[in-house]
Amino acid sequence: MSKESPTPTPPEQATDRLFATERKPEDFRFDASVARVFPDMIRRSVPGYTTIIPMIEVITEQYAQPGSNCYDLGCSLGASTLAMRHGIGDKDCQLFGVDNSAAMIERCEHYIALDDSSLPVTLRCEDILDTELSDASVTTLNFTLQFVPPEQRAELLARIASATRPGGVLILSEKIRFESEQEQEVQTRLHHEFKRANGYSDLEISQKRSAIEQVLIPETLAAHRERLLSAGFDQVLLWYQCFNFVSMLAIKAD
Ligand code: GEK
Repeated sequence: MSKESPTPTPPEQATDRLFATERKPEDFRFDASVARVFPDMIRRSVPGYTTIIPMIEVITEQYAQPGSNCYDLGCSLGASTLAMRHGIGDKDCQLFGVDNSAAMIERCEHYIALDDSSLPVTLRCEDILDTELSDASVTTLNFTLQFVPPEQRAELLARIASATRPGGVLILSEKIRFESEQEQEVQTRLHHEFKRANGYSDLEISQKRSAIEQVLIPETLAAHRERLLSAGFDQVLLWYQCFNFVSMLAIKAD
């Protein structure tokens, strides 16, 4: 961020009420109304999100290599970007945040300017399927791959793997589905209970579910593992799970 830009006003921490009243069904989009309530929405909707973010800092600290590039793909308002920024510390990496929602990128700039690290962050308002990737040590897809059409996921992961240095990693967090219908039913119910405990009504939960199910396509853990290995990563480990939300670490051998 440029040092000359005026001090931004802090983005408001608005409460997510987007699905609180009856609305006509339409697909979910990352527009200005979503960007405005996003921190509240993701914290109350994704079990484990508030644990995963600080762990992205810990993982980045372990794997960021001096002089390399680090990417946060689908950065939204930059929560994971900032975690990476602090994990990189003074390792002299180039950090990129990429998101194709202009509303997200605009607000992300404010959050980055408010943060106390001096490591420059380059924000790109681009499709992660087209964005240039090279010489990477740490790449993060924190709940983003799930929004990429399934048939385009393998190519994206192969591109990330081939842009990753030996010893580098991909942090991949996703909502998953389970092979067993019984487990799918129990874990989904527990996720909905988590949302209820966070103040969402039954109407909000069901309307959000209908809006998102065409755009957020979850896959099984086995499908993720297999595809990450075929993409060119050498080891895939699960480091976090809460209900149907997981985070994996895909490692490229030294
Ligand atoms: C966080 N990582 O706070 N190209 C670029 N951006 C995309 C694409 C695409 N093809 N598809 C979706 N997005 C963040 C949270 S949110 C997760 C990530 C959620 C972007 C989309 O605009 C949105 O900002 C983000 O991916 C997904 O750690 O909302 O559940």
